[in-house]
Amino acid sequence: MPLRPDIINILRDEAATIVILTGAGISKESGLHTFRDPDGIWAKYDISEVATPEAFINNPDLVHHFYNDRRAGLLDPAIQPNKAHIALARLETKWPSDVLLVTQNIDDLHDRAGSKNLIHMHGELLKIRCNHCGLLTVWSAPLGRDTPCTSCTKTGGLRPHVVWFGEMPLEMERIYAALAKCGLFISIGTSGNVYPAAGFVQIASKESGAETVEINLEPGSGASLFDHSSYGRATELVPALVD
Ligand code: BJW
Repeated sequence: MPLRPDIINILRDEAATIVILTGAGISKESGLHTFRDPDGIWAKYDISEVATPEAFINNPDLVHHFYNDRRAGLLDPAIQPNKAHIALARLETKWPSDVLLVTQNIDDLHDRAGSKNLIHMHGELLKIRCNHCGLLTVWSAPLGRDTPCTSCTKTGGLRPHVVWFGEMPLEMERIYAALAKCGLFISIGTSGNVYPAAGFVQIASKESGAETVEINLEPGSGASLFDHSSYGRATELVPALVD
């Protein structure tokens, strides 16, 4: 189902700033797994065992194994940005007003597609940081509990630079400021189950009176909160929206 013409008109209103939220569904057609679909990551792993600070304390080997595996998957040459990532990067260059892309994804497919005004609110798979000294660095080799930090040389502190349950997502002030003044909010490929991202649609709608659009394979948990929706594959719907 194509988007309604009034959405296309909003996109042509050059004064409107746009905030776009993406989730795992946008990277699905690049070959990466989503989380909550039947073949998703949480069907194979227990969230509480790999994606919480407590899991890292109790079983760092399992947590490192989980993220080492996902890094190997992401770095497979077959995994490339798809038409939806590329269309969003193009929107940023051609839209005269601000476009802020906020992704929940820790993959680097938006970066590789060329998006610049981009926030990884749940962190980045290809970065690591040290719990001892705070060093944030680019990942270079599989991590284990005995891997020493190159800065403070201590072991046991290096962890994936990702946001686990119970941890504060990144750059929230910048995101809330953009939501409070945007004319259009678009959510793409997210099930709307994880907060605070799941609440962005209400903030955009209430605080700035933005038009809101959900693009997803199926209605997400917050589907009724959106003004407009379009259901299908991101690689078809996103290029159709922005080109
Ligand atoms: C397609 C498609 C195709 C498929 N085309 N579409 C308020 C109420 C209740 C609870 C809370 C609340 N506020 C906070 C919480 C707690 C918690 C939370 O939300 N819990 C809920 C589960 C209830 N939130 C947090 O803990 C967050 N922190 C926080 O709030 O801090 C504040 C604070 C801190 C301390 C003290 C006090 C306050 C942190 C959340 C961290 C999320 N982390 C994860 C994993 C880490 C990164 C990683 O390993 O990758 O992030 S969980 C996982 O879910 C991952 C994702 O980014 C996130 C969202 O998933 P996403 O992207 O929506 O994926 P799916 O699989 O769910 O959906 C994919 C969709 O795509 C599906 O709908 C498909 O249909 C669709 N699709 N193919 C288009 N081709």
